Amino acid sequence: MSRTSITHIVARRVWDSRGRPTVEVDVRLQGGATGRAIAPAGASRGTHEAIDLRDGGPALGGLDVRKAVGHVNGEIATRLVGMDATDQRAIDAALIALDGTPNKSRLGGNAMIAVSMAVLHAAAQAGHDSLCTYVARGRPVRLPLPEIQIFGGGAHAGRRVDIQDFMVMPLGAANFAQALEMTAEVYRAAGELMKAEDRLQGVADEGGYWPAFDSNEEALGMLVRSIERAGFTPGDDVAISLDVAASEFGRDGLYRLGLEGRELDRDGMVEMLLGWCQRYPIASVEDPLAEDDPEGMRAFTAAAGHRIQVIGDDFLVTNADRVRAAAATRSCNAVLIKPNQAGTVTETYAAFEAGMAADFGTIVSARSGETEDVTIAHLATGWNAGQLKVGSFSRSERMAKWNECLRLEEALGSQAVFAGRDVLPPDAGKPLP
Ligand code: 2PG
Ligand code: MG
Repeated sequence: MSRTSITHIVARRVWDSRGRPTVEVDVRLQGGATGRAIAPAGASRGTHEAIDLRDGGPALGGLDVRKAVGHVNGEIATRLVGMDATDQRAIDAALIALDGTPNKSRLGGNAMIAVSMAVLHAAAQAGHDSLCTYVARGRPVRLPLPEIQIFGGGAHAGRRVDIQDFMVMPLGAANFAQALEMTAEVYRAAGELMKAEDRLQGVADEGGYWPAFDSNEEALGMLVRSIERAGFTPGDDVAISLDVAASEFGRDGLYRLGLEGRELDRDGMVEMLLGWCQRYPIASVEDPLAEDDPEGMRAFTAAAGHRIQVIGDDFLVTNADRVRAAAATRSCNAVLIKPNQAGTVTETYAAFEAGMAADFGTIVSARSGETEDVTIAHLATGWNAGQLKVGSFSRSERMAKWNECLRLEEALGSQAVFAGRDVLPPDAGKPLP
């Protein structure tokens, strides 16, 4: 037994930002160091993600996690106690072997990611490091360029509009603190405009304003006006980023826009999105086509990828093999990195590394169901990912992550480096010709 040997692993049920049960795990090491992590939960999930194990049955809509908690306190603890917390690879390999399924459906991806991240935290604490410094392993760290939601939509807003995330990226910021200040001005301006036009109806799941719009494009217009009202130049100081989350309304090459009552084929969908990229200062588009439409992803990337970041989320599900395949076929040029899609820290990092190797943009991301857990703020900074997506600029499960990055920037002092517009393709944010 060394001071970094695991002595205790304890899971409990806690509650996420939608009031749903989720898994929290505490890990304790021989030398007294501790780590804690909480599993987040998506609403618009990719088909190939690690599975959240839910209990089913009538209580809590079937969403309880007592089985997953039981697995941690039972066979996972039995297997991992005595192992060295600093050997994350061995810990995650043991978890994967114990689960024995391709999609983590037996023990639960929620159980596994909470354990995996809690071990990482404990190991960092044992070395008296912040998590950010620990995962950097001596390599340069960088505060991420944030993409921050202003209007929610899709599965996070009762499908009031089809597009899921209408976000901004403060390209003109000189540091992370200023990036948040600029975003705060835009978020405030958007609220004022919504109020003035009698459209203010609260917020969606990630804290962005409820999308009381008559068309998807109307939200884009409102976003531009909000940026201007805040005193910034759209596309230069502040650009637009979209998560279309097209898998939610597209299948077999057909896309059904519920709000606008029309159906588009693959070409029609690509054409509509390119039109938006010509008329609005859009720097980044996530999941423009559905997860089952690589041909559509390729077509959009071929047409726009030189100027626009094209992110695979549901399309890549934080999976290294999928990232490599997408790079080989040029189906996108950036990868969203969500630890709970992969199910362990090691697999998350492998997907991130595959993205780096392909010269992809890399964006560490939260889920729509979140908690006070701030692990991703440290991963984005410590891994030098360049970008971070956390939802909007309200509600504490979101602000906890943004605020943690402020603390990291302060702690780094004069060493702090901020990832600005350089993480995006050249001229991103300028409308497509
Ligand atoms: C996404 C995320 C976050 P969810 O699609 O990128 O916005 O949503 O967690 O519901 O998958
Ligand atoms: Mg997404």
